[in-house]
Amino acid sequence: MTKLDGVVPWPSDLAHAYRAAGCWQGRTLGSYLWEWAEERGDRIAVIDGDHRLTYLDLAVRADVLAERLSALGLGRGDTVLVQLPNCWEFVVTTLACWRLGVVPVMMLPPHREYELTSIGAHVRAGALIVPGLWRGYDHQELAHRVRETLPHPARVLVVGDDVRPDSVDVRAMLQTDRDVEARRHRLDRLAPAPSDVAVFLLSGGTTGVPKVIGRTHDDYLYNIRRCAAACGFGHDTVYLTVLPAGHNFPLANPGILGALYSGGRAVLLPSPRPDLVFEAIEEEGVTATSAVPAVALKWMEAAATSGRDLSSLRHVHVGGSMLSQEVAARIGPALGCRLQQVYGMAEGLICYTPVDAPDEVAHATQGSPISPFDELLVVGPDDVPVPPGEAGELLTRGPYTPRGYYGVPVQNSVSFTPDGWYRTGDLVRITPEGNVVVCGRVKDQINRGGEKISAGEIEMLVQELPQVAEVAAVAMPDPELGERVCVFVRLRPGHELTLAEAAAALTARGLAAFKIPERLEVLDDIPHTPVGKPDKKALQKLLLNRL
Ligand code: J2J
Repeated sequence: MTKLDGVVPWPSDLAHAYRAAGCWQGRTLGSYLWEWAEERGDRIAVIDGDHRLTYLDLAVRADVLAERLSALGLGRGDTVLVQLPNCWEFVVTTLACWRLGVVPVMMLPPHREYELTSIGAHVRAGALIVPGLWRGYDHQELAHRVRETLPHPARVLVVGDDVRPDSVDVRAMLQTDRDVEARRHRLDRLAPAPSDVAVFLLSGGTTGVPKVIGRTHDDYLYNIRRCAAACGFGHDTVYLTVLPAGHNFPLANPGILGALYSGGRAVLLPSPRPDLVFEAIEEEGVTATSAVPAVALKWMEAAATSGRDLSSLRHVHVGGSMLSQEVAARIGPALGCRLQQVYGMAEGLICYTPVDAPDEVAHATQGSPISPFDELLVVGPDDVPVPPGEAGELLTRGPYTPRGYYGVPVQNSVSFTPDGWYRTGDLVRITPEGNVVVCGRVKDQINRGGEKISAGEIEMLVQELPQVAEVAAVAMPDPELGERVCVFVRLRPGHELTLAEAAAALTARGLAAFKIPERLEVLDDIPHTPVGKPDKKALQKLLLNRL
């Protein structure tokens, strides 16, 4: 695909092996739509409030939108930033892109100018698809501001009311007409190749460099199939989506796409609020859902007094940040279902505990890889494998773990070994039974309730403040979210800086709210390691003493 020439392919011998083994089946994500419509036409596929879309509706709507996107000049290998909340239009937009080979870039609703501009420029986004007003914030306005700063032309598409004349109204585009068959055949001819990038997922990252992960149709479909199998998804699955749908976890592990692939249905909620979640479980007969530990904790607290019938719920998938064994043991009893722990990453590798795992596995481990072709290597600081059972950094390769980020060769030489192993930055040990236990991380990242925040990105932006001489961002332990961002700063002589001033400056810079530091510590001197970098271990200790 010439338009996306920063994609790092798998070595051709391995690609061949993955095909020969049946991991990659030579299909595209959009190619299932009409098969599903024909097999399951009037069965419900997607539920969003009062909107209930059948599999046939999904195919028709996706094709209508695909055709209109095509008329706007978008086609195979073009990228669009998708910043939509959990709504049926998100699903249709994603599928429409896949019909055309347009690559959706999964932004999150809290992202602002900073994220949209840097990612939009990096992938040369041809369009931004945004809600109108969402939670009181004008995303249409935001998208136009971003568009003006992009070094290339881009359209603004809006899913909402009060669409400006210089935006494109997606809801109007979604109005169907009758030309279904002809349209379908026209679009079939535009289908992308299975080895094309299907979607760009954002990486948590550790540096200021924007990093997006290109997942191919072949690899993402394999990932979806294996996750669906690991979670026992089938026709009777009713999957509830509460985490932001642009995250790999609720999107495809197995998530929305796993539910659709399996012939089940996906229920979309705009928030993980316990009352809404419990109501949806009762009303829609939800069988599975996924949550980060911070969300699961909220549900557990609220479940006892909810008064709702949660008996349809069979499994809750919990992952994305550290879960203590003690909390893990309470999740199932509190929600009346079984816990499946998941250790995963948008970069690829997914581990799940089995649906019927004994408690000692489900509570104390993060499970085993979903594919027999996943390779895991636990290494010490010199990349030398540690003895079996000992903790070290996890390196991984496999049929759904790409070999590099898009368009950042220098960063790739740091994030991947020369043999193509992805450095997860996670400290793990592997039990004799082959289950992964996450013990910590070596990467410079803050995990705020499952949202990954790159320390390097925060430092880069705080460093721009005129008051700041030096900065280091570290994780501050937090009972609710696991971690929050704390920045240590050394100020320029004669300057002062408060947390509120720093937060206001970063907000004005267009940084997403969840990344804004929640504690600021001013030091006369920032301690350094022997190579001259801020000594984060020392800073972490200092912070613990001050909390
Ligand atoms: C500790 N840390 C974990 C776990 C991920 C499924 C589930 C999660 C993600 C995800 C995902 C963890 N315990 N159980 O994409 O499909 C941390 C690790 C990991 C990073 C990846 C999925 N599960 N983590 O969280 O790309 O540090 O994906 O490397 O957002 O989350 O983050 P992300």
